[in-house]
Amino acid sequence: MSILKFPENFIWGVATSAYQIEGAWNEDGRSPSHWDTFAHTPGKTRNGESGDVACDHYHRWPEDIALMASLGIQAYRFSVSWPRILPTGGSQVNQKGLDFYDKLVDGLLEKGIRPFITLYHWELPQTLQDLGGWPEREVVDHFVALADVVSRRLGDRVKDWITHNEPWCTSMLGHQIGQHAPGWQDWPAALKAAHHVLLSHGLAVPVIRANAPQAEVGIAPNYEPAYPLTRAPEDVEAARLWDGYFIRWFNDPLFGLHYPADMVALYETKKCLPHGLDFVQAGDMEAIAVPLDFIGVNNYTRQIMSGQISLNHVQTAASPNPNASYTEMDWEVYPNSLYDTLNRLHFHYHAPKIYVTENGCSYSDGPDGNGRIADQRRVDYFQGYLAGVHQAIGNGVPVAGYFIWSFMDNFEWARGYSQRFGIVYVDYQTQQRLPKDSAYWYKDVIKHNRLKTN
Ligand code: IFM
Repeated sequence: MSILKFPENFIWGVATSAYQIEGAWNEDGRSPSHWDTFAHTPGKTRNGESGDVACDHYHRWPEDIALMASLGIQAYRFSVSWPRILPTGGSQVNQKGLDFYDKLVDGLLEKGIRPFITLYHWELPQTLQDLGGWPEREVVDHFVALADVVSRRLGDRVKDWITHNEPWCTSMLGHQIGQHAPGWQDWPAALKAAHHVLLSHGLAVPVIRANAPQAEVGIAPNYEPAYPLTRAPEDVEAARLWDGYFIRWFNDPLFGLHYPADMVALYETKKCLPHGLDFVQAGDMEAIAVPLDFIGVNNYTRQIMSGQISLNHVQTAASPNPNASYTEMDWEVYPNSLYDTLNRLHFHYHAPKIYVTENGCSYSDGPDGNGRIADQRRVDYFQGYLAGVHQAIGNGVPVAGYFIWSFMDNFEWARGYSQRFGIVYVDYQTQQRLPKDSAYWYKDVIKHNRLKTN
């Protein structure tokens, strides 16, 4: 057995998002978001499930943070629900909504848990969707207003801020693939949405810093690195294309490299950008490239790419790996995807500091007759990925913390409640929380700040 010690100030956390856990979808002045609309539309989510009740965290948060504290969790990454705070999107603040997060932050700090706030984890007020949503430049100003309102109120206590969760999902999964709200399949709209999400990030960062001078601000893209199936040129090319679509399109602008020229050319040829980058205005790219205090990494799996290149190949995974194990999301367990991503972010993009803001797996293990949840596969998954984090740190990559997705089972978007990512089991009938074996394993890791590997 070997012992992998983590740096002294390494932060061990858990993550959730508002719509996935809060419930109380129409309470205390919250207006519908585009996800409420989407989930309430027949056929959009598994069995028509929605976040209406979810884990009822809006009412049960004291119990939830007490449980976090009992596990020794040091940091909690959560998102704010935009329509709870600004029901019409822009200027009219709903005090009750803001009060909820104020109490949550105080509750966390009382327990010694460091709050990491994500401003946008996919809940656009429906009023803004009605204006056209993220493909409309107007939404950028509304997002900056949200950042202002929240950081003014909480910036005296919250030091860690994430503007957007997974811009690829907001833009491409929502507007090009159509699996998430608003459910469009429109390439040009998706690429405009991507630009406005990135721009809103860039313009919000200085606002947060002005309201909270001690703040560290970053963004949390998702990374599914592509590996070619073989060394054949067409496989290598397919991997390069996926990388351009999924990773470089978002990371290059964030790190001052503009949109990747090869992808711009391809998108123009394929009419995904029928008018080129006409939505990019003077100063936008500089704004997007505002220096970050940290980058968040959301990583779960990888893509193995092969075959001829067409735009459709950009959006579909190529080859399953017959030798690998898969989680219940059908995602390959591949610890090197995180290790490689961390190295790339530091050595290629020169990220100054990195948090793993999400890493986790869906397995549906439930309680046995004694109420024990033996989720050994989840423990094995974390062991593998965390060994990679440790190795990256050894290479000199400045990884400052790690957040498990997720603290508890919750609403997994289009897949409803069928997927369980939590280290805490939620019985959705009774709302009882039951820590799984992985929660006790994590408690031990945190307590000793180390990983034991075989
Ligand atoms: O549940 C999601 C989360 O909202 C964003 N990142 C991936 C998770 C698992 O799919």
